[in-house]
Amino acid sequence: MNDMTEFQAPDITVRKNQGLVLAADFTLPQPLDRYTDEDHQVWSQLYARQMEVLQGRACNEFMEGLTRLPIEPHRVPVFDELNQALGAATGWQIVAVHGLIPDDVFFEHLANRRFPVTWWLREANQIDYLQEPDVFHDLFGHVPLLANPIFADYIQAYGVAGLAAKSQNALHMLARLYWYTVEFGLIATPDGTRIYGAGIMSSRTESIYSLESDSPNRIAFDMQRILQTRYRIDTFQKTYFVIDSFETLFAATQDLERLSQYYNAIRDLTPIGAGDIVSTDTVIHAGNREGWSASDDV
Ligand code: HBI
Ligand code: FE
Repeated sequence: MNDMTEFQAPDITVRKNQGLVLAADFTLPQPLDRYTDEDHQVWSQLYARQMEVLQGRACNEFMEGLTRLPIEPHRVPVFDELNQALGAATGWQIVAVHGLIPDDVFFEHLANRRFPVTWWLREANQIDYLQEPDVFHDLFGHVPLLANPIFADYIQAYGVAGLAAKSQNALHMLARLYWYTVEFGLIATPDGTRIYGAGIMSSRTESIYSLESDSPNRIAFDMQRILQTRYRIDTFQKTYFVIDSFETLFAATQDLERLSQYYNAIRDLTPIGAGDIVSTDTVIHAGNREGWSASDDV
């Protein structure tokens, strides 16, 4: 009896982009004619499910962005329409891409207030998990916060820092900042800890786990510590970092001189394991480590 993996379609990114032509900056016009009724149905299902689980869990700034931008519940959004509202809000534009693009091209887009959004959507049999980003993760997860002026400044500062990090051979360190903030960040608010990271925002189960499970560590944001910390790309996070404000994140990322000092200070140190706690940490919650193994951190 062959299990389903034997019939797993070829890499979905390749399959979805068959016949499409990418520009030199890896962008393409959003192929609106390629969305099927199933795509819009899957979008509707994902949207409804996340809206239910994010009540009381997503930060207010995310919810404000989601309602301010034309991100409809029942159809994959039209990027050109969304760009009118997003441009008016913070000068950002989203650009359609085929999937993950090279780091330096990605940073170049961010530094110029262009956010790359994968145009295709996962299929019904992948509704719970997809390794690579699709339009639901990129657009629903990342784009609403780009309507927030401070967060919008942060993402552009990240892009600028990325272009500078390349020449300092520090991309692997800076990628950890993206991972532990833009993808899996939590924020302290007067109402309690809330989600702002897109990797959590677009995942039903991790939206609950990140805030309510006893298993992961929750540690106060510390730039140098994050730049030294490895992460996992295939399971829930072992550690979440909690910022006190988007202003803090922006200020820490805009200071390129300080970032270079951190790169040099930690470059030859042993990276910190994804589940480790170190003496300088401000520990908000020390996770229980049942069943963890350090070996599979990246
Ligand atoms: N490409 N389309 C896309 N989306 C991403 O989020 C992305 C990427 N390329 C590289 C990348 N992210 C990370 O390595 C960043 O840390 C650079
Ligand atoms: Fe992402």
